[in-house]
Amino acid sequence: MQSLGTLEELPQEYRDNLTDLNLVPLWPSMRALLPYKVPSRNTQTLNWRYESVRPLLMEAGELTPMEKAERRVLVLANPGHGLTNMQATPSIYLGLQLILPGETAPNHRHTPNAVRIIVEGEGAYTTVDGEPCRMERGDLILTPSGKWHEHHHEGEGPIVWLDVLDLPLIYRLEGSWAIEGEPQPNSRARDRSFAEYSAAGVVPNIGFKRESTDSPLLRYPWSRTRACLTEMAEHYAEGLLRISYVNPETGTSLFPSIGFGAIMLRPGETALLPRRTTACVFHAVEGAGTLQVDAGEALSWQARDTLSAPGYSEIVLTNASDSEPAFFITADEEPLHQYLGIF
Ligand code: 1HN
Repeated sequence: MQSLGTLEELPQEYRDNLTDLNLVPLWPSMRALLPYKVPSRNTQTLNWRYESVRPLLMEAGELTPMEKAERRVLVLANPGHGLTNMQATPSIYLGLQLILPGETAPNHRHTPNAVRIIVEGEGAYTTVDGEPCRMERGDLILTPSGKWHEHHHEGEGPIVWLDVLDLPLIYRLEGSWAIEGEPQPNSRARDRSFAEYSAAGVVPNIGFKRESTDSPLLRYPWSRTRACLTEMAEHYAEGLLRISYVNPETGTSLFPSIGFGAIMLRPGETALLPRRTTACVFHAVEGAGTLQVDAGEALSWQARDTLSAPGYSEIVLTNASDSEPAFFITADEEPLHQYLGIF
């Protein structure tokens, strides 16, 4: 490939004249903007180990009362994107949120889409547009763009969950905003959407066509996902055991931006994931093992850890146990890549 002219080759006076008029020459940056065949990726491979994060999160519980935080969160920031930009991948924000017994995170709604994956604790619930959703370990709970949500904790110990939002994307689109609201009345029965939509292939006949394109199912319990993967393993002695979380009415991804999935590793399994364009987040729900990207350093992980990996890479996951399966919930940017035609 032909090498192109650099900035330094241009007379300083010419460069200054360009700057004065808010102009930039393209050719010195052309190759950086369009690298040969593989994009440049800022997403670093890393593991936010829960056992390291947890003490600092609990300390936040002592240092900062709920009234001073609104959401008491430590953000899992990928240094490749700049820590203060709070990005795990180009479009995915991750944070570990702590609520102590008796605390409430006040009602609000905003333009970014959010999912919570429960990491530790019981007795909390989140109310989404009037529907209280129970929070149990490994559950995935949706708050799609624009839906009211508030969190309550009536259990004994702390509750911690992983927030996954498309905030970096929506923020850069200059579309991120929120409004606060009064506490919601419980206008719908507890886990009603779960009752209506949790049997695969069966949806409620409500007598009219739902207009909303959001998933009508708000809580995807871990017990169901785990049972599905375990049953798939009975049928497939080999091959990647992976499911996608979808809108039960349309079969499409939960959000237009982020796609969610789950992976099971059989006891002792080493799984080579098919190479994909999108960066990916792995949250370990059960087990322990390693994650290796492009034959680099193998990172060890255990249950409750959260890891990131860049796109266009070869990812190898191992399960260290010879007797127990391991499970991940994943988040990636596949829906966006599909929509943009770059997947
Ligand atoms: C948010 O609304 C929550 O509702 C958590 O629990 C994390 C991070 C950025 C912006 C909004 C929540 C958030 C957030």
